[in-house]
Formats: sequence, structure tokens, C-alpha cells
Amino acid sequence: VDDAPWWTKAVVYQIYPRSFADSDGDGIGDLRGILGRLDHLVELGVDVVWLSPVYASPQDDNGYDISDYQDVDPVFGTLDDLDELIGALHAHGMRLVMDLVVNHTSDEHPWFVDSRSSKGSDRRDWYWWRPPRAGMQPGQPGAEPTNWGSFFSGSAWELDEESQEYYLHLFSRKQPDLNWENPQVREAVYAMMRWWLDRGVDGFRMDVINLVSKEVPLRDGLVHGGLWGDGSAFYTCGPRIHEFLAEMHREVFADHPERLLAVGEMPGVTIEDARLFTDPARAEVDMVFQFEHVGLDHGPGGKFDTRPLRLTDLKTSFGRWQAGLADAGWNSLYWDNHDQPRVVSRFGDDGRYRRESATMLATVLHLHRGTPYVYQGEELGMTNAHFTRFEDYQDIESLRHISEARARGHSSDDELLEGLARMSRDNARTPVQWDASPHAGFTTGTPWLPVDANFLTVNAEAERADPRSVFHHHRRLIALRHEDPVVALGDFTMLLPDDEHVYAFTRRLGDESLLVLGNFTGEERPFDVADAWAFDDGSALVLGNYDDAGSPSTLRPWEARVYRRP
Ligand code: TEU
Repeated sequence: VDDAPWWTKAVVYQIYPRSFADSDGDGIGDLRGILGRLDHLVELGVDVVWLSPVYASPQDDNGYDISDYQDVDPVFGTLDDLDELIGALHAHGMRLVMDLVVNHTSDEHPWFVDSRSSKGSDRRDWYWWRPPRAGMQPGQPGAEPTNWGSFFSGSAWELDEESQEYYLHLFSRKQPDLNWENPQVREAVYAMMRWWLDRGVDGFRMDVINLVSKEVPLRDGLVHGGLWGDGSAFYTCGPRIHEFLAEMHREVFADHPERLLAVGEMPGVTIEDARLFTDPARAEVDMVFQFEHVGLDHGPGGKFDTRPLRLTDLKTSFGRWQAGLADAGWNSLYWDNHDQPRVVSRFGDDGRYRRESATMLATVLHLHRGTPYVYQGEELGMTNAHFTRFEDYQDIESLRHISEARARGHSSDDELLEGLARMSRDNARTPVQWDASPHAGFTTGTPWLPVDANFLTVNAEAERADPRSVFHHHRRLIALRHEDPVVALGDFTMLLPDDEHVYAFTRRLGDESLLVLGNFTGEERPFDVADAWAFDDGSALVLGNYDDAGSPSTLRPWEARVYRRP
């Protein structure tokens, strides 16, 4: 227990700087805005801040398209501001983890500008350049080097008029993929990472890091019914991914072992692979973000075609991940981030039972074994954006989805708006609601994305004033993890796997046990865990989201309880 890494009992808070706090009235959040709100993080008690990208960027994908890895975009501030933030967080005993986006750069990054400048450029091979498909003319439909679709709709290839060759972009055309087969690319990335560590940052959240190894030669993927083929089999955890991450660890992390945190964002990662990535003996990364649980409400038509979550599916998924990483490796625990809809709207009830469902969802998440991540506003019970017009959306994924869906003529405007209202990434990107003043205290100017009308009641000031609030509940959950080793390290056992309403599990470490219960519905639900837990031998309720203990056999709407024994 004593030699477990520090991050097993840490909680990470994600800041999406564009939407956190604006200090200069331009309507966009910035670093000085964060500096002005550190009290909020201190009171919450989080250990680490993960900062979404603040690097120089044309902002095609809100900073995930980087044109200079070693500078701050003026929209967010300066390098001096960032140094000040590192210092201020450290002074409060918190760490700062930067986003590391190295599957791709911006097409305006000097590396790509150089690579594009001619076929003979020294950096030509730093990206994936390919001629048109054999026998076809550049630009002709179907002439793309492979049939791969991009994550943001359309082809994953863009034709460069000058050289008449295509470059690969798994995301937007302004995010060309780096060629990790080239050792110079990897060394340039590692040098940049070392520069940040020397500046004082405490680690990295690595954007789509399991996509950097592509199987060569590149070839067509299966067509599942859409316009484009699915290339994911050739780039998800590709042939050299473990080699690359082990190399990165040696080249970047080896000199600063204990202090740092390395978390790999990994769409499509399997449990078997995650075990390899996070087994400390292999020295690759500390933990990964997997996507299984946030795909359970996707329908056959993809993420915008939603279906209701079945609680038994969620239990099966979390249960497998808990078991799979029990004796080697480590889990990350999250509901929300800047790419996912707000969990209280998605799996809870953001109306009548907003407080109850948000606190229940947080309780269930934080009591699993793994490191919990809180996304800005989640601790306030912030909801989805409730946009009803196409004009409100700004996210590139949403905009590309709208234009592709319209071009194909498959869905009505109402259906499209419905899908966006449920799943658009903009749902989590509306400004943080600080108080009931104009624009929720986020900015004195015009916010870049509309503030939700519910800010008059859903805001940090109101949450701080109410001891039962989502905010104070998060504070208690974080404190519990800090104080009680069973939360961080206890064994996990899922109970009631077939129950569609009540989520239940135990945690056990030595003589100590916890029982965690959560009602995933707005009705009273009976439960029976007598096989696993006796309430009469000294169980004490350590945390709940109702004012009184309630009945030992029924949960009230969205109720959560944590019991301790002995
Ligand atoms: O996201 C990668 C990812 O796989 C998805 O979550 C993606 O955002 C998409 O919505 C799938 O529907 C990371 C970043 O978190 C995201 O913000 C970036 O847009 C993306 O990589 C590209 O850098």
C-alpha cells in the first residue's frame, strides 16, 4: 500500500481552457482566467490539472491542431503566463499535465510547410505522402491512396495541388498525420517533451497516441455501409505501438521517474492491449483512456445515432476492465471530457433529479479502482448545451457531420438536430458557469459558445453555498480517496450483474470493505445484496446523496450510498 504510485490516490481535473474562464473579455478563456480561479480547484481538492492544448494553433480543432509545440497561442496568453500557472499549481501542491498531440500537427506547422514544399524536401517523409491510386488521375473520385474515412467525415486523404500527391489526415485536413516510422520525427517529439519537463510540467495526456503506428504498406479497409472504408485495423494499436511507447519512456521519462504522469488516450484499445500498455514492468504509460463505456449508447449508425444505455452493458464493460487490470496495469475512470456529452444529461436526469443523478454518477465512478478524472463543470452538475439551431454549433466534428448528412440526404433536419443535441462535442464545451451574473461570470465580452440558460441556478457560487451540492459531493469523494486506501487500492467485486436499475459493488483491502450502491433510475428500487454484505455487523454509511440513511432494502430516485465495514 505504501509503495503504490502517487497517482493511485490522485484525482485529475481537466481544464478546457477555451471555456474555463476569460480574463480579457475577448469571449475566449485563457491562462490568466485559470490563474484567477485556482481557489476553486484548491477547495475541490484535486491533485492534478490536465490542460487541454494551449499551444500556438490555427484553432481548426480548438487547439488540437498545433503549429508550434513550444509556444502558447496568443488567444490563451504567453509562455510567461504558463510558467506562472505551473508555479502557482505547484505552490498549492498540484501538478500540471499538458496535452500532447503528436499523431498529427497543424498543416501550418513549419514541419508540414517544409514537407509540402517539394517532393525532394528533407522533411517530405515526416508525413504520409502517397500518389493517387494506380491508374487514376489525382483528384478523381476514388483516386485516394486508400479508402479510409476520417474521424471527422469524408476521406482521410487530401490532395496537394502542387505536387499532385495526397497526404493522410485521420482527423481534419488541417491535421496531417506525422510519420512515426521516421526516427527523426520521433526524436523531434521526444526533444519537445523533454523541453516541457525541464520547464516544470509533470507529465502528458497523449492524444490518440495508440494511432501513431500505421501498418505499412497502407491498404484499403472494409466498407461497412458508409461511403468510406474503415482503416482502423491498420492504425489502432498498430504493429510498432508498444515499441514506440517504450522508446518514448526511455527517451523522455526515464530521468524523472516518480514525479510524472503519462496517460495515453486510446480509442479502440482492448483490455489485453491496455494491460500491456499499463503494466509497470513494461514502462510504457501509467494508464490509458479507453472508450468502451462511452460507446454503449451509440447505435448502428454511429455516435450521432444514439440508443438508450442498458445498465447491464455498463456493468459488463466496467466489470471486465476492473478484472482485466486487477493484478497488472491501472484504469482511468471518466464519464466526461471535452469530446463527450455531459454525463448528467446522458446517463442521468438533468431536470428534476439533476443533483441526485449527478452525485450518484460521480459516486459510482469515483469508487471504482482506478484514477478518476473530473472534467470542468462536471463537479457543478453542468448539463448538455440544449442547442436547438444549427447555427449554435461550432465543433468541426459536428459541422462536418451536418454537411455530410445533408449531402447524403438521409436524415431530416429534426433528426440531425436531435443527434447533435445528444452527442455533439459542443455539449461539454459551453462556458463554465461561475455565478448568476451576465454570461455566468465567464467573460465580460461575448462568449465564443453560448452559455446555457440554466446558469442562473446551475453555477459554482450556488453550488458552493449548498452543502448537499454536486460540488461538495465531489469534494467529499476526492477526500475519501485521499484518506482511505481501500478506495484507491481495494479489490473490486461487481454485484447484481443482471439488475437493470441498481449498480452495486464492493471494494476490499485487508480487513476493510466498502459497499457502493447507485440507483440509475428516477424511481424507488429494491435491492438485495445479502449474499455479499451483512448490514447488521457494524456497517456505517460513509457517504450518500440523501439527507437521511433511508431503508436498507430500497434506494430512492438516483440515490447513491457508500457503506464501510468493519
Ligand atoms: O480525440 C480522439 C477521439 O478519438 C474522439 O474522441 C474524437 O474526438 C471524435 O469525437 C470521435 O467521435 C482526440 C481529442 O480529444 C479531440 O478533441 C481531437 O479532436 C482529436 O483527438 C484529434 O486531435
